[in-house]
Formats: sequence, C-alpha cells, structure tokens
Amino acid sequence: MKNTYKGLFLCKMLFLILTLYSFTVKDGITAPIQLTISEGLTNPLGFYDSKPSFSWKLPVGVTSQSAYTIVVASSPKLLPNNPDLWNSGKVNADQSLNVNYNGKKLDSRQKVYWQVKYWDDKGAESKWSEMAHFELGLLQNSDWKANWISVPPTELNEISGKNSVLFRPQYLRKQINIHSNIKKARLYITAKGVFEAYINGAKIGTDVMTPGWTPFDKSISTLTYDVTDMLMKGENVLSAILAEGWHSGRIHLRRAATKEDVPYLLCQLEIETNKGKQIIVTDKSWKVSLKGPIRESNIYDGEIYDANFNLGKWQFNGYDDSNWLQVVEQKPAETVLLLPKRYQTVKDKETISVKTLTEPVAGKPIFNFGQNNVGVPLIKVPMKKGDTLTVRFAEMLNTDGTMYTGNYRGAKSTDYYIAAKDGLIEWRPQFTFHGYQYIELSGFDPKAKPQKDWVTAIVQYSDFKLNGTFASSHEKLNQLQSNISWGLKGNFFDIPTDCPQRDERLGWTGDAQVIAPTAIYNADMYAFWANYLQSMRQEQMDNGAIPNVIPNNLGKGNSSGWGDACTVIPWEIYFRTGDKRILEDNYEMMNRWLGYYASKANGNIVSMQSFGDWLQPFSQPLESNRMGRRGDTPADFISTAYYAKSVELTMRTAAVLGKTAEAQKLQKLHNEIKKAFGNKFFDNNGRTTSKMETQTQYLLALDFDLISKENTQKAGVHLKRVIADCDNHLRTGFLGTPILPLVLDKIGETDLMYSILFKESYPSWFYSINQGATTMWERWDSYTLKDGFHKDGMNSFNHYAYGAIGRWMYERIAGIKPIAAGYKEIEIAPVLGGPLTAASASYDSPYGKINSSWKFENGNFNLEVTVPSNTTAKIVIPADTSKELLMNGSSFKNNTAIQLDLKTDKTFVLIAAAGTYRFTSKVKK
Ligand code: RAM
Repeated sequence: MKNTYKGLFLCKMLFLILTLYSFTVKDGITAPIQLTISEGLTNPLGFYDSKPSFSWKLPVGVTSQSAYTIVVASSPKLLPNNPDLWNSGKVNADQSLNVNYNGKKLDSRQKVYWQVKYWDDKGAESKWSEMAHFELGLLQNSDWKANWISVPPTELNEISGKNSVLFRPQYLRKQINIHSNIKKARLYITAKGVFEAYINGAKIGTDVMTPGWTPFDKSISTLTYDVTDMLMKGENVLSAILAEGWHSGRIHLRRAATKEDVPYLLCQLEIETNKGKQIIVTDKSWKVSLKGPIRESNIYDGEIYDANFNLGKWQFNGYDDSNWLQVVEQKPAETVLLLPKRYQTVKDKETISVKTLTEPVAGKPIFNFGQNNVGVPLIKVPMKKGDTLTVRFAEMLNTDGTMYTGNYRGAKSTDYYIAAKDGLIEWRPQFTFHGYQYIELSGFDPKAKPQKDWVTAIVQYSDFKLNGTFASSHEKLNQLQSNISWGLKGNFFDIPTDCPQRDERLGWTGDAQVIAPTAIYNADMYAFWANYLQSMRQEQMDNGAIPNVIPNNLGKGNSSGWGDACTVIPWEIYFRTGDKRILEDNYEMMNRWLGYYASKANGNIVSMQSFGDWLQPFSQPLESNRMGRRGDTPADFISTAYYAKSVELTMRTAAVLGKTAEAQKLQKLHNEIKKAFGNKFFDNNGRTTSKMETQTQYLLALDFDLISKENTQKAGVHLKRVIADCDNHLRTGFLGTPILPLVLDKIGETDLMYSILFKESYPSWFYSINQGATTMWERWDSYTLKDGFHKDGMNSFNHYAYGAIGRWMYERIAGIKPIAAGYKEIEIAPVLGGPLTAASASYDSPYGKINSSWKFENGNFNLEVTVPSNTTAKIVIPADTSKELLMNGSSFKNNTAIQLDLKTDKTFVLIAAAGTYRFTSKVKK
C-alpha cells in the first residue's frame, strides 16, 4: 500500500472503531469458533511441535476483537478456571491468529486442552470457546524403545529388473497379551517403505501410503494412532504389511536396489492399563513372511496380487506362525530424526464411477472415468481359478480407441490379480498409485459381459480441505477451474509432484513455486507446504544451492527459477496466512540460497544453470537448449532476475522479522542487482538488448520491478508489441505464464489479459480444453485432435504448472486478494472483461469466509461481498460514478461499518468492516 493511501486508510479505520465504541455494550456475546493450532490443525493427535501457536475465528456478526485470553491445561477439568499450563491473561490486542504458546514445557505424548475468549470492539466479553485439544507425538528419537525390523537379508535373493534386489512385501506379526483393562492405547509407527498396520485384523486408521516421502537419510515421519478401542484385555495380534513405497523403490533410489535398501518397520504400542503401562515394540520377537498374496508392489510399476498365496488368518490370535521367519532388527540411527508427521496423510478422498465402456479389442474392455485422476481402482470382476486379471491404466486413448501409455515412459503402471477360485473377486491395490482416466481389463471370466460397475476409481490425495470455490458465467472458464483443481488433487500426493503418472512424480521445486499461491486459494495447504519447506531445509546443499527436486534424489543439479522456491513459497504462505513462523523457520535457508547466487554472480549478473522458461511454445532449439525445452529467454537473464526477486523476498522477510539492519543490507544489494540488470539487459527505450525478444523478458522485468521508473512504461509498450506479434497469444513457459496476468494487470491491460485467457487457439488454456483436457497438461498441445500426441516423450496430462492462472482468477476475475498478511486487510476488486457476465469466488481465509460474487443483470452491475470478522476490506466497485450506488437496495450512505474512501471516474472505493454487503452500480460500457 502506498504511504498516502495507508495514512488515509488508517484514519478511516480509527474513525470507524471510535464510532463503534460509542455503541452500547451487549452482554454474553457468542464464543470464538474453529480453534486451530499452528498451521491450522484441528485437535491433532501425534502433533509434532511442543511450541504450538493458537488461532481462532470470531463468529459472524462480530466486527472485531479488542482483547483475548487463552487458557491451557493438562486436564479438561482444570478449564477454564484453573489452567495449570498457561494463562495468557487478558491481552489487549486484535490478534486472533498464531498466538504463540508461552507456558510450561510440553513433552512427548502429552495431551493438552485449551480454550479462548475475546472481547469485541465494544469491550463486551465473549463466552469461553468450546474446548480444543492436541496430543504430542514422540518428539525425540530417545522416546523410541523400538528397533527397526525387517526380513533377514539371506531371504533377499531374488533379482528384479535392472539388477535390483526384489523386495517382496513383508507380512509381519506379533501376538501380544494385555494383562489388565485398557484405559488408553497409542500406536506410534513408521516405516522405511510404506505400511498398513492392523490390530486383530482391522486396519488401523484410514491413511494410505504412510509415512510418505521425506529426505529419508535425514528424517522419517512417524504416525500416532489412538487404538484404545481396537485392543482388548488378553490376546491380540498386531500386524503389518510393508512394501517398498518411496524409500526402497526406484522412484527414490533411481539405481539398482541393494539389500541395504530393504524396507523396515518401526512401531511402539503404548498401553495404559489399570495396573500401569505396557509397551510393545518392534523387536526380534516379531515374525515375518514373504509368502503373502501381494507378490510385488511398487509406485511406478504397480502391484501383483496372487490370491493363491493365502496366509489364512495370520492377523488373528491362535495362528500358527512357526514356519514364519524371525525378523532381524536394527537400532534407529541417531542421525535420522524420527519426527511426528506434521501434515495431512494421503487418504481415499472421493470415488468416481465409470462413464463409458468400450471394447476396441475383444476381451479388453476400456472403462472411461471421464476425469483424469490419481489413486487406485476398486475392482469387482468375475474370474476363473488360475487366471490373471491384467489392469492397465492410461490418461488418454489412441485414435483407434486403445490405451495410450507411451507417456508413462519407464513406469509399467499395471496391476495384476491371479485368482485362486472361480467367482467374483473384490480387490484394490494397496501400495501403489496411478494417474489415469482409463482402465483396461483383460483376463476376467471370458463368459462374463463387462459391466460399468466392475471398476470404481478411488481418488487419493493428501487430506486437506478444499476451501476455495470459483465459478463464472463461462463454461470453459469453469472447466479451467475444474482442471486446476484436479491438477492439484492429482499432484499433492504427500509431496507436491510435477506429475503423478510417469516414471517421475518428483517434488520439482519450480513447479511448486509457481503453483503455491493458487494451491492455497483452493485448499488449506499450509501444513503441507511447511513440511515441503522443512524437507527443503534438510536438502539444501553445503554451498547453499537448493536441489531441483525435494526430497532430493537427483544429485547436485540446481536451477534459477526452481531453487527460488525457498524464498517464494515461505513468503507466499506468510502473506496468505499471516504466520511469521514460516518466515522465521526459513530465513536462514533463504540467505544461504542468496549466498549461492552471489557465488555465481559477476558484477551481480548471474551465470548458472537454468531450466529457463521451461516448455515455452515455439522456442528455437539451440545448442544450449536441446529440443527447445528451455525457452528463448537467456539463462543469465532469468538467473539475474530471480536473484533480485529472492533478494527482495528475503529483504521483506528480514523486515517482518524486525531484522532492520539485514533488511537494509539486502535493500542495497537489491538496488545494485537492479542496476546491473537494467544496464545489461535493457536499453534506454525499455527494450531488451537480447537478440531474441521474448514476452518473458518483459514479464520478469516488470513483475519483479527490475527496470527504472522511466523505462517501465516503455517496457510495457514493448511487451504489448511482442504479444501483438503473436496475434495476442501467450508465448511463455513455466516461469513466464504464471506472471503474465499479474503484469498485464499491473500495467492496466486487463482487457488484453482477458483476450489472451479466452483464446481458443494454440497456445492457450482453452486450447487444451478444446482438445479434451480434464486436468492441466504439461504442454498446451500435449495432445491435439488434429495431430495427436506431442512427439516429445515428456508429455504429462496432469501437470499443474500452467494452473497458476488460478491465482488471478480468484484475485481479479472474482476479486479476492489479501493486501495485508493473513487477509487482515482484504481487497475486493473484481475486474470485468471478456465475455463474462458473472463470476464469484469464496475463500475460507484465516479470519473466516470471504465472498465476492458479481453479476450483470438488467443493465446493473451487482456485487455481493462478505468480509469476515476482525478484518477490513477495500472494496473497489466498477461503476459509472455519475450514477447512484445502491447498497442493500438503498442509496449508499456512509455508516459505521462502511465508508466511501474514493470516487474515480470508473470506480467507487469503499472501506468496510466485517459484514455482508450487496451493491448495485451502473457500469459504463
Ligand atoms: C520435468 C518435470 C518438471 C520440470 C522439470 C524441469 O522433468 O516434469 O515439470 O520442472 O522437468
């Protein structure tokens, strides 16, 4: 916000608050709601942090908060009056987010209860909130008494493809006797690999593919489950199936597996009984078998299930495991941290039923789900004893209607089921996942006629809440929103991945940094991103470089525009959540990344590797840019621009964290880079000095504010010219495309942006939709009706990067944008354009639901806005301001809640406190 504007804004707010104070104080106002801790978690079990922060929302109808009290106790009985852990006292502040715990030290396993109350803007005291709670997991390695267990290495004598040791899934069991009545039981568990665990045959929890993917040589996530009700006094069986997952699979190893890479299980069952504590751990006493029905399972290739390998009732008491093997054990290494999982696990989230069924080849029916998605199928088919059902997956079909699997590259992505008897089987693979829209079955009972209900898609992704909505009057724009959302669901599978289907599925940093803002509009992903950043900190190299993928399994490679994920993501999250902790945690990483840039800079011009403006259309293949994947914007241009951007974000971070001297130093550095950048890459007419002019050069320079004031306007003119040269189409790749709308908006060219967005011809968002896209594609022309599949084998149909336009759809088409961290101040400023007659979005912000919904009707522009409690909004209403503005049906008048701040030719600008408002204006056409 400009200073003058900020001054005005503050005056208005002060006036509003004073007026509101003069109102009479009512009694017994409603309690705060939706209590969460740290990254927005509700009553978590197995929480990772003994120093959480507290957040709450004020109920609808309350304007703002003037004070609060938080009470924290070790027992619910002590609340609210006798909190033994912490009493914040009455704190006069409007802070309702991320209040740091400041009480007694909390320990592993501890269950903590808390409540909060607030005083509103009139000084009225609220009732206490309902009680919230959290329970800590095992925070230190020293809390673990268990040992890692696995099959004896002598059993690992089979070799699979490429000389890899074959890790057949391990079936592990342990019979336990619980001596007394159970009061409470917790299972702490993890694996090097992926597992599912059971008590007396029942699956523990509803997670899949746990513990997920972290830098395994540095930390492994641990899970906590409340298993009190699953156990009984007397004999019980604790069991697990353990498969390769990421840890031991080629997805992570990217080399031949050796015996040392074998999966391991670690668990600790802690039972509180009437007569004290009983602890059961993984140790030598466990038994293991490799003769279970899941014969092979891995992420890229799929799963083989042979029902003839029937272990019987191995998960139950009384089973004879005398011919099972004794496990080997290994002490947990001190250097590998066992850390409670700090973000949502992957779960079954949705199901999709088959839309159409075809049979281009007899006996090989293809089931079409109508939606590219990620997860596993539930299969119910009739089979004949001894036959093998083959389940193939594809994102697209060939022109002859058969499965197109070329783009899976080295990933076989095929499941098999071998039947042990005649009849209907019901099966779902357990330790793999697929990215697909089509399934082909073969090998079922030849007499049976394929039915649509033979398969159901179980959609799996990290268990976050979708908390944003976007809709408009335009079908294709709505399809784009749907594609973005499916792109996110498909690629937030424990880590943010580039794609979910081929032999890749890696945590590419560049893709992550461009999608992060859009992702946060669509889902509550703070915890997910915070974890990704934790892995990034762990993977940062000694020289400060950030690897290309996190977790890093690709070695030392790094790239500008990719490694900057370490500055961009913390900043974006801070700005959208208001939580400074994300900046504190990552500040050092940011600075070390700047150090790496500095080591590659000469006179502040950076020469380093860069994937460039990845996959820019029509790029010229050069020596340095084999296959033209890196775009036409020179690497040193991109690297220097991103150096400046990362310096700027680190500088802002330093300022927020109160590190004024460091901020000043970075400001100086930023000025110097800006100067060097301007001198090297631009002439006095704001035109790039490179031989090849690209849209992305102007976009980076303008978005990152890297050219002098005088040249900015001129550069804008050049940008428009190069866009016009492309017949007003984008010609940008992974780095340019996300900022195209931001820059055109910044230079007042929203009409142009609308025209680019609504283009139907190549390259454009709608172009892919016209070719049948139901997710975001890696390329605008990954497939075309005219020419078929893109020639390059790198051709994913579920790649979220170009979905980064989603941010602008929320921010400007619907018009919801934060202007102060955490949405404490919101801008509602929809920009009209293109063929749209209506658009709306809602977003569940940290303070509560924000809504902006507009529509043209009978020559009127109608806008409905909801501003959540404890925030203020600047509402910019497009209007012919010579005509009247209506609010809630009557002529607008300033009042205590909302005031006119500014009137221009084309807009009314209002400042509003919490509430819902309906405006009607006339708009000049
Ligand atoms: C590809 C990935 C990813 C991109 C890198 C540079 O292999 O799919 O999207 O960031 O290359």
